[in-house]
Amino acid sequence: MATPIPSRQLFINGEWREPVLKKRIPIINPATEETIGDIPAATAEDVELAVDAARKALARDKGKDWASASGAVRAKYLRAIAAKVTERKSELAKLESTDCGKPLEEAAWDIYYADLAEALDAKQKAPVSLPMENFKSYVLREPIGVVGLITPWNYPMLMAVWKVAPALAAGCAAILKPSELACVTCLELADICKEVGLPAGVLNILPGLGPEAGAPLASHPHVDKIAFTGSSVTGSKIMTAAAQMLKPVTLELGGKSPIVVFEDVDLDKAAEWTLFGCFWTNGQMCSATSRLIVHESIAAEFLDKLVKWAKNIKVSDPFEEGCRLGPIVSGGQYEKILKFISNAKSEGATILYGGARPQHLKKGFFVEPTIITDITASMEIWREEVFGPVLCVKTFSTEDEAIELANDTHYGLGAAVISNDLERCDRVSKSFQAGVVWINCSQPCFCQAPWGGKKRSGFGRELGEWGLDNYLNVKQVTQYVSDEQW
Ligand code: TXE
Repeated sequence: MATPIPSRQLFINGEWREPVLKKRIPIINPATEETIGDIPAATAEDVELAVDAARKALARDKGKDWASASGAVRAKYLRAIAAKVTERKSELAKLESTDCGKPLEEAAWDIYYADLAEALDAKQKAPVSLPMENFKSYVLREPIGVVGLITPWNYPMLMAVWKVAPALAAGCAAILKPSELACVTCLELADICKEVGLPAGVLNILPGLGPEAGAPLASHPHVDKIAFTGSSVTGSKIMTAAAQMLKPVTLELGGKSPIVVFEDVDLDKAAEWTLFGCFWTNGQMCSATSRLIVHESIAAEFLDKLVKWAKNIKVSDPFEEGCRLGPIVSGGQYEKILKFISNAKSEGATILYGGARPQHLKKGFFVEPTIITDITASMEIWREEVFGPVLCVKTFSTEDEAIELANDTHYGLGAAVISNDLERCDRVSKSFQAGVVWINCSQPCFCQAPWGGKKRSGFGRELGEWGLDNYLNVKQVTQYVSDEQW
């Protein structure tokens, strides 16, 4: 059962605050198409207030400000937030499912970054060895300052925490601009921050439309860095805005990731990972392995299996027992996916399975798991990110051909290889033009390992120590050593 949505305001300077222009955006339950509440919508006026609050959080008296507080103090708050998220996990999961149909396992991220915040204390003043005895040098790692975090709707809470936890651990003050399409759990995160007494202004949460709330944040002269996850088109706009201020950005953008299945595999296991890698979260994952490149000798049998199993995937309201595919997040995304499928048909591809709304579901933005064959490498469906449950299939005969097909894309986020020959897997991993490679699996993601793309999938790495580095400046301090008085 869909859960009631709490009515919230913007979260600025540790307080709930009505948007200056009093705007609100309706929330549509994607499973029923009913309006079930609304969210506050920030505009440039609210961004101004939030930036001011964040700057003040970094400029209180020494020792009382967030940036110069010890890592241990910051860790204490992160752990308190993590504990509350864990305590409210089932309620948050229901909200996430109502808003966009997602499970919730986020608390681990906060705890991990609390550990890194503490470790940061010990890493200060790391010595640098110099070739001259009368000079010594060390490195300070300092928070970048006020950071703007702009996140998408496919994993609202998870994407927020991927950025908020390392930013706060590093000592930055943050303004989170979650997606207008799904951000209910992000506002509950604000409630949690209030409950644990996070110092005012350290985290401000401002839902709103991209051009109205995201754009002023990206171009704001007092925001020192932008971290963004979303589409390549918006990523490019954000980079352009940030460039005007020479502001650093990290961008985690779209993808069209390949999964290469060799002829020596256990077909059942390979089929399981192939379906999971493309249909998990309804294919609404930047890293979805949505291009299957399968060896020609096993293609027919493998496809039979995929179709047989796809037929058993339960498409339903996310609250129904056994649901494997819930609705697409919004009417706009739903229409976009169906258009991709109809374009593929007109270009001559074959819809081997699915391709439409399931007949038993009259309402809601549902799309069947879809498998498409007879594809040429120039077709839109093979080249563009669909962001839905659509698997495209091509075959190969040699390893070189498989790698060429896998890399023939302007994206470079994820790539998977399935084979029993581990030497071959190593070889293929090195050849993949991608930031994340999976061997004999697809999609597992751990907070300790770096995440990010190449080519038009963006740059910079999140998670692990790399994620923390996103929010730190490195300062060189070099001292002339002598007996003289200064
Ligand atoms: O993304 P946007 P949308 C891809 C996926 C999807 C497509 C469109 O292919 O179909 O993007 O989704 C904010 N200045 N991904 O329209 O626009 C916006 O409010 C500043 C891949 O939702 O990129 C939201 O908070 N901010 C992806 C965030 O940017 C702006 C996840 C993402 O929205 C802005 C989601 C602007 N001018 C979609 N315009 C991934 N990499 O995982 C929008 N925003």
